[in-house]
Amino acid sequence: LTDKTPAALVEHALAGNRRAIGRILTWVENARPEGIEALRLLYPRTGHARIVGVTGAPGSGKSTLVNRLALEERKRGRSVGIVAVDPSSPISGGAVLGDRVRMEELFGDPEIFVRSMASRDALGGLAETTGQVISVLDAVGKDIVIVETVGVGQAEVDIVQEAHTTIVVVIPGMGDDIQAMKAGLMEIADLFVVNKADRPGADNVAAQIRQMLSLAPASAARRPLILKTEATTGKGVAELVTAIDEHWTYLNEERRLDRYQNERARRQVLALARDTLSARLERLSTDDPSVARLIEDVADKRVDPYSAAEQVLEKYFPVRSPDRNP
Ligand SMILES: Nc1nc2c(ncn2[C@@H]2O[C@H](COP(=O)(O)OP(=O)(O)O)[C@@H](O)[C@H]2O)c(=O)[nH]1
Ligand SMILES: [Mg+2]
Repeated sequence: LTDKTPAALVEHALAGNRRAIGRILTWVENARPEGIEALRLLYPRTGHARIVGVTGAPGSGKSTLVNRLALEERKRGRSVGIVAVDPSSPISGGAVLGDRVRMEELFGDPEIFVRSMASRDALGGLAETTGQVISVLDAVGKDIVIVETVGVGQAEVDIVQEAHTTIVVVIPGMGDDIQAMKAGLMEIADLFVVNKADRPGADNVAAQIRQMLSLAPASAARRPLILKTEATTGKGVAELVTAIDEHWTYLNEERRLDRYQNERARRQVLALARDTLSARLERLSTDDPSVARLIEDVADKRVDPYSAAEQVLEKYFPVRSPDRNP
């Protein structure tokens, strides 16, 4: 890798060079302009990979399950990308790094690429950066990209929105947690996995989920399946992969996938536009003396912040009706 321009690295990455892929991902994670350039070049190659999100409480066995899923996908001849997102850990933190080392040792397979992301303060926002990392792995030819994320906050819900199929992992003994589980997390589940099914109470949790799902208003959406796994031994994982495949088939029926792609594109474009606008506004607040003065007026209670915000927008981004006939 002597030529380290985005164009050269993209070429190497497309040829399967792991160091080139790693370098591009680092650019992306650090919100470097080279990363954007690489993403631009890679974009036309995206859209091939199936994206599977795996979320659930810490310790529920997600990483172990993801390892097993990856092995099973390899058995079925598919190349695999794994993105592990743990927003609570610093990039050098033990757990996440441990996961990465463990997984890479476990596989040593050129058709598996593992990336751990751990930055609360990802510059572009965690969900957006994760989406970009997924796009890179998609573009370089991974057939399936598995994203592991800790299911707690909105950022994680946003991340799994990137997925075609979202798996919510629960474990025996989570009865109360199931009741309290955020409605948002329940709504995003395409499949429920009761992991640690070797422990007592697995059927009980499954029954509770079933009960909860039966209370949900009947809608056009497909009711999620509930499967049991033992990630440590791999029991139930082949069935899980089959269920993921079936969900993919379902998505491909009746153009659901087209709608998904369209929605994902809409989110991406709006998020990028929002970021750019936001950065411009930040700059205006210092670079335009009249804006700076307006801010002082608000601080001194001479102007209210609502009128001030409107004045700034009116000056720089006046409202006009959308162009319908460009
Ligand atoms: N008994 C049992 N333990 C499991 C199973 N799957 C994972 N574990 C263990 O649960 C712990 C947490 O697993 P990990 O994959 O790191 O969970 P994560 O935090 O959700 O990624 C580890 O000690 C695993 O060995 C399972 O099916 N049965
Ligand atoms: Mg984990």
